[in-house]
Amino acid sequence: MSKQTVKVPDLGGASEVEVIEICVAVGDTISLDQSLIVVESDKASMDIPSPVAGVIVSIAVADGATVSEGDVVLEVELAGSDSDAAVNVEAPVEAPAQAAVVESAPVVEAAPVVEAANPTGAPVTSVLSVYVPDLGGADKVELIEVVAGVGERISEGDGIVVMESDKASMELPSPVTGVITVMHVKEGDSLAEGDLVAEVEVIDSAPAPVASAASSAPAPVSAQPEVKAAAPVIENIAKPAASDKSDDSISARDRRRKTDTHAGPAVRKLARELGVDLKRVKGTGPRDRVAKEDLHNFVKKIVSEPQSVGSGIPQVPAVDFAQFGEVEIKPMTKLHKLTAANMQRSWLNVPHVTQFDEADITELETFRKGLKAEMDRRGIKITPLPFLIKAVAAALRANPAFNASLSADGESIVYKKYINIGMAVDTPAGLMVPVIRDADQKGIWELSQEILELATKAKERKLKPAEMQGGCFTISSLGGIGGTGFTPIVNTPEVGILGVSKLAIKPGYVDGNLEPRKMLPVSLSYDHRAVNGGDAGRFLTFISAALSDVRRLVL
Ligand code: CAO
Repeated sequence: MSKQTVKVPDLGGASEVEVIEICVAVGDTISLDQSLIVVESDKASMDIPSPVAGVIVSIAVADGATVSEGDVVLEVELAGSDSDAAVNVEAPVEAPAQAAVVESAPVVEAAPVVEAANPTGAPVTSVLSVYVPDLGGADKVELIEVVAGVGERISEGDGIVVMESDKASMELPSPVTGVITVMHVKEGDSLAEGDLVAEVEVIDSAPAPVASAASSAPAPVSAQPEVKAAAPVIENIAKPAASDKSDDSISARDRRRKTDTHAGPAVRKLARELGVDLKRVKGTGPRDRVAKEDLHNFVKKIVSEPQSVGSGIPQVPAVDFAQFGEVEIKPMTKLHKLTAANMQRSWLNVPHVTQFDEADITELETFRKGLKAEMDRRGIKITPLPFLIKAVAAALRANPAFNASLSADGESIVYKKYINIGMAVDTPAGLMVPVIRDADQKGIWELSQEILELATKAKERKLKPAEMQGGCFTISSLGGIGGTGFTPIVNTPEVGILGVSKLAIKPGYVDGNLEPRKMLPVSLSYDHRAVNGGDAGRFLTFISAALSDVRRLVL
């Protein structure tokens, strides 16, 4: 097999450029023109594509290294070759110098045309038109950033705009110190050589550079005829005499450097295609440069994580709690994370309203306690919960607005003819919501039996997915735990949830007589997109009335 050494091509006069990304690894099979590395000078970043196809044998450069023309980049075992002879091509005929050509380059010196000059040598104010320079063979480049705006003072060498082709992004530096008076381009414009970019009012103590009668199209780069037409030219050659270097204000370029994200052209292009703001991506390269892998990881994270719900909302800042005292860090269980994501999704999507009431369950409790002997005989405990389920089932039948879900597109409401009620179960692993199917068709004993079975399964992590699906409405009972009231979060796509707190004995009037009454606090949260306050009032009143006189449930 024959090998070929790939070297840094002609960089259009630049030397000591920085390797900002290595796009391949040893063992990779590469094709002709595939990007090998990305290098960057202070004016441009460019891909160096492969002049050959083959397999990478070794890589001679590292991320962050400084390279110049002729430096070895890597060695490739050529595809399809059957000889063992090693080919060491300094400047291969299919030379990297050709293959690694950057298709366009900021040749600024060609652009300026001074519209007026001051022959006196006194401070002058002349206007310089800055054009898109020779793009080294590229027909069009896209303007990806306007760095300096109208009215902004810029120093010689400050970037005015950033342009990008498939292979390179480059800054168009100002050839003079001055103030931008007119900007002829905007982000997203497609530019070609000779297009007028901006006009700069020159601020200089010396006569302005070569005057020209009018703002005609720029002349070709005559200052460096030896530079291959297609090679990157990243030097600013024609500088106006005695430009104002004493300006110590923060230049546009400095500002851009401070806020900009470091990334090569290929990464920027990919980021635009994916619609990713590069500023949000954490770069792992030198000077936090964003590599393709960083971009891929960022997108993967966004797509895969359920907590991407609500992205765009400012994050709570990270705090190092250990600085305040001893801490213990435990990973969240999968169930906990899932619950957290569901809660956040509901909280962010659903306009919640919570309504409170107290149901007088004195008679219900008397009735329930009267069943004690039968409970013992059957081996089933009846708590207030099955009565709550019965009452909610009847309320859902009477108020279809609560037995509904909004369609995903928000265009319609799906009314359900079945009544399945979920009950929140507190387990050591986290919150689970098994569903009691056709709750309206089941009696108190059957419901009690099912509550026990489902709660036991939940606590033992034995619930099947089907047993947690298909709910129409949820009850969250904290009555066995305590509290006087809470605002439950709707278990979307359901539109309502009933929170139940601990009953309390309170004085109440019955037929004009003050008596101790057992009052059960209930709170109804609902999705105000699907349910209005009137429906909610009727729904909760229905439940309270049914619990106060359970005979109503058989009506
Ligand atoms: N007021 C006063 N006492 C109540 C009551 C109420 N509202 N509800 C239940 N009780 C009593 C029961 O009668 C029982 O008393 P005894 O021990 O004397 O028989 C005791 O409290 C414990 O009841 P329980 O909790 O075992 O049974 P339950 O049917 O009320 O609830 C279940 C079953 C599975 C729903 C419950 O165990 C549970 O997990 N609740 C937590 C739900 C939850 O976490 N919700 C929050 C979700 S949002 O984070």
